[in-house]
Amino acid sequence: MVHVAAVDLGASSGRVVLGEVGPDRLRLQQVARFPNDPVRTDDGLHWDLEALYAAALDGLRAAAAASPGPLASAAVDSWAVDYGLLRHGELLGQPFHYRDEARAAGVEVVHATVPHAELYGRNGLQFLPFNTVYQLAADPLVEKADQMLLVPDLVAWRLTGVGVNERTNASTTGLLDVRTRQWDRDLIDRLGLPQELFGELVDAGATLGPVRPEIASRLGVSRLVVNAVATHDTASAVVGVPLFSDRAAYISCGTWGLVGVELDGPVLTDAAREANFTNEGGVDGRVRFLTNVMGLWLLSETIRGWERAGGTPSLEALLAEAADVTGPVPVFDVQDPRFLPPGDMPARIAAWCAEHDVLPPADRAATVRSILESLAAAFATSVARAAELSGRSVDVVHVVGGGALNALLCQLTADRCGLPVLAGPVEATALGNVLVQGRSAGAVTGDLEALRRLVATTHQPRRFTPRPGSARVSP
Ligand code: LFR
Repeated sequence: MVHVAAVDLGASSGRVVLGEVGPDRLRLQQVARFPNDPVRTDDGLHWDLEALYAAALDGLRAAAAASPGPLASAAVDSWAVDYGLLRHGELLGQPFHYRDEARAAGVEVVHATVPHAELYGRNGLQFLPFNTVYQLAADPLVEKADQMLLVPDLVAWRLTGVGVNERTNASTTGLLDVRTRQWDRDLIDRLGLPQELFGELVDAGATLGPVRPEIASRLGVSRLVVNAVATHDTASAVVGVPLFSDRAAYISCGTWGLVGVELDGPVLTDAAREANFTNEGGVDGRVRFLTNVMGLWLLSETIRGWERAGGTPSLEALLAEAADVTGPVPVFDVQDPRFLPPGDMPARIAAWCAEHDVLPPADRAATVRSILESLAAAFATSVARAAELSGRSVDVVHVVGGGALNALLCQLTADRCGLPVLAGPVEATALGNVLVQGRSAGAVTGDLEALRRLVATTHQPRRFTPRPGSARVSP
């Protein structure tokens, strides 16, 4: 049995978890939780990397203190796509936030050189206006830089001095060849990006190296090794889904709802491209064939707005009121790009309703219900599309991440899918991070299924059965 520390940075909060892994043991203890508050400067919306790094260090110190023995390793995961640029080992500016509206400036530039259909055939990636490739194409710092590191790689580099590109997350840049999982050097050339930005690729499970001596003393340890895991949080979350059948779909539901299936190879058809499905890299060479649904961001940003306007009931109270709503509420298109940037979500929902000749939600409870119904409808459509596009027939949907705690959302998802929903584990991402570290340390052996058996035996899911007569969605 070993103890490891997982740093999991989410778009709205981060956490550090002490994990205990053995052949029949998998336990997590959260030792730190901290907000992730973006900062707006003159040039746009940024992540507060300094604050996140400081909080990660405090958390690692707490993990080391709480661990009964020395930590076998530590590893970092976070959201995808966003990056820092370095020159001679110095970070050039704070990373931008993918919700910064100017991030999309490079889309046209890239598509003028490499049309989207060709791009999809090479990188297998769904179109998101903030994919790294588009951000880089319009980033003036690129010409000064000699290295590009995505956020978790950047944190690991600060801890160890080792700067490499972990593959699951690199697969979200748009610059990785979906077939070979190597940097697409020809594409990089055609886009006029400096080749040297894209360095050594490593797989989840690789050892990066020990933390720098001054970090070790700050953490109160004599030595701590940092590993690469599936540093893309969604890839770690998919490791933590107790998936055992090729008839199972998953929804990794947090800020985003990532809806899809796990495959052995990519699906690069026109239909998959038009449905905006992505082929992101998973652990052990698996493919995460999924699409991004707007997710709980819609709800949290709505509640943030109400709080700014002078207080609001707790999330629990709002969800209870939403569950009691009996009248009709609008089902709006959560994928409308107007919902991507921060701002007044109820006003945007009302504007969408006005444009589509439907009545907007009447009050707060109806707004929450409308958001959850609309998310559930989008989840159901995406599950059906994932099945259709991959040629599978799906008979169960796993919901993992924070959304698994939202019983109303899980029930509505079961209703609209017409399929049972198995909710949990809530902490799938941290579990995936810890499991891959545990495997590297030899505390658990085998393939992904062996890791998932450990999840299944230690974390009982909650089952939601579709209610008769409820609204089913077809693709
Ligand atoms: C979820 C996630 C998604 C990615 C989005 C932006 O946290 O990592 O997978 O598309 O954030 O990076």
